Amino acid sequence: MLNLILFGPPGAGKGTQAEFLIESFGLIHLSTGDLLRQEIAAETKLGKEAKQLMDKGELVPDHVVIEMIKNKFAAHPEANGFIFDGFPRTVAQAKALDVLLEENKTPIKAMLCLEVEKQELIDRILFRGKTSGRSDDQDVWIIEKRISVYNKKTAPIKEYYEAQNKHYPIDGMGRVEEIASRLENTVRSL
Ligand code: B4P
Repeated sequence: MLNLILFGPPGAGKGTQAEFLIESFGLIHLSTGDLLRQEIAAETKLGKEAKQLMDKGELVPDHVVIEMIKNKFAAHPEANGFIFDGFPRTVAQAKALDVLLEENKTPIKAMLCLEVEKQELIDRILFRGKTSGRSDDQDVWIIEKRISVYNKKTAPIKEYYEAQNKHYPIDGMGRVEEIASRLENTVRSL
């Protein structure tokens, strides 16, 4: 099994690049952001609670996203591998993922970390906000908050994977196709 984490700040291109990796390597896509937006669209209790936090640029509690990932993981026993997009976002989530994967004897192969300058992140998200309908994409203050939550709570995970020799920084600036080929080359060299 090929299990990859696609990592990076909000707007780094995780969702965009996940599409290419799925196509190239036949992986199952697990995006906690997408799963949470499905809950919001279905107006579930979980979705209503998550929306309040997401609209402020805050993270949803660890136990909520860990449970979602466990359920989705269990639903695909036939998978060639998984691409974890936007998960883990805290060290607690990273540890829970390791436990889940150890139980299933299929560890993470690499954590691919997209590196993008802050102003580019803001420009990309605001541009997407013109058409995405996502309330967390509309307001510079909320976008800045998401980036600051990333720097404080999510970026430290890099050290967690560095300690396992699984952290691969990838230049996330430039054309989508160029970045896709950097990612693909890295995965092929693993
Ligand atoms: P996510 O859905 O993960 O949202 P995101 O960080 O904005 O990344 P996304 O994948 O959507 O965007 P991308 O970078 O591809 O999370 C949303 C919220 O959900 C979080 O703030 C949090 O509240 C909650 N959440 C999710 N997971 C959680 C977890 N594990 N724990 C707790 N809370 C959680 O692309 C951005 C834009 O850039 C797109 O419009 C794209 O077209 C564009 N783009 C991409 N690459 C480009 C390039 N090379 N050049 C120009 N534009 C590019």
